[in-house]
Amino acid sequence: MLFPAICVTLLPLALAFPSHTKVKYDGHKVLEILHDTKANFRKLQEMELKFDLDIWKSAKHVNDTMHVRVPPQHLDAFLGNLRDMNVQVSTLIEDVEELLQGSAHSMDHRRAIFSGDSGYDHTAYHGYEYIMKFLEFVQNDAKKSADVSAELFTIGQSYENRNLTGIRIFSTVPGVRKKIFIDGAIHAREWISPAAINYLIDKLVYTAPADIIVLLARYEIYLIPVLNPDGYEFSHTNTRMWRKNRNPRMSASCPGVDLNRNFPHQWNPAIGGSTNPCTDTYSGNNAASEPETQALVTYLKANDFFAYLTVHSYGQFWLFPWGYTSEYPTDRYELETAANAGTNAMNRETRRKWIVGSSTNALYAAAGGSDDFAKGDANIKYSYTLELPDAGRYGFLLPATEIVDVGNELLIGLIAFANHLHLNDVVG
Ligand code: 0X9
Ligand code: ZN
Repeated sequence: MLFPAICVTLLPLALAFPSHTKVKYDGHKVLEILHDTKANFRKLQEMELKFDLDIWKSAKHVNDTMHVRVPPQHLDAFLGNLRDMNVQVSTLIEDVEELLQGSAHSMDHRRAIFSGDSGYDHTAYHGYEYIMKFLEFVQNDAKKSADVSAELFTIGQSYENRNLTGIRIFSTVPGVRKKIFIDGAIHAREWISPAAINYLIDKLVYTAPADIIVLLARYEIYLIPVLNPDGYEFSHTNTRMWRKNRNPRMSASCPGVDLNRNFPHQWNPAIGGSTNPCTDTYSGNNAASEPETQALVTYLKANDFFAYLTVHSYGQFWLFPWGYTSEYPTDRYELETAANAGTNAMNRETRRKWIVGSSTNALYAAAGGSDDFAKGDANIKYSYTLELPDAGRYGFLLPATEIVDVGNELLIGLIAFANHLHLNDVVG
């Protein structure tokens, strides 16, 4: 049955698209900067506030690339500094606003094309309300299914009091199964994350190819598409490039905490985070200061999950802990081979190339991530961060036309990963 169009068309459109209040990005460029020395890396970091830079991808200390959005008013001065530092620069996105104006980014639900199995529109990015209605619809609709059940669960509320709701998908055949937990949109602007998770939900409930039947015979899957609903909504209605939550308590003029710097295991703003609320990687006043963090912490600790996948973008990385140190966990080999099973399947079936590694060694050091917490404190052995496509061509502004491909890719990866664990993990 189709997810009814009515809940979409009745949306008060004026409220859904207050375009007059939206932040514009005319003339903003995204640059790729290759820095070679630790000194240059430090200089680049120091320029963040001075030039109002938005770091799309940070870098390891030496010989790595950074992706940075630069506002037009600071472009010349910033480029001047880069020239003095002798670093290499190229342009990834000429004009961010031009890209945003493209129809591929529109979330105008009036243009929704209903297709697919639940009727969920996988050709556009959707707001929190739409996603919640989708989850409710799936829960009710699954009651008709002989094979699969779906049950909503709520782990808490956001700062602005939105429900942190997910859906548990499991086989109707009774049995004790391992539990896999998947969350999305910890970072508001990473729209492909909830979009791909909703694609998973759709396929898990409405299609029954052999590999999904086998997956659900072995595992229950818990999925929360939007863990940071306040930030996610704000990125739709006001500031497309918003990353954090919306908590204004620490600073009314610079609201928001980076939830992926706020988790308790080895929390440390000095490692890839910040003590300044005006930066995008503000770690919060203390570990688990945020309601969204607290909700996940309590839920993951109270339940017995076998694997934890937190879905972000971008970069095509399947990362395992740790993010707070370059040391590897003692069971590195098991974590790495399971991740390789996922990425090998994805690389085989798609045109993209995924990279496996520990967060610190493959990407950069950043403490306070949910993956480190899941492994370090909640005792979930197989804990990962997935950085969905692309590799930087569009970055956070991946066209909605890619949702189906990326969703499929995630499904392929999840199935191969789960299969691998079933065959290889002693208790899997
Ligand atoms: O920096 C992050 O939080 C993640 N990258 S993103 O571009 N989505 O912001 C990577 C997190 C990896 N895990 C840890 N550092 N713990
Ligand atoms: Zn992220």
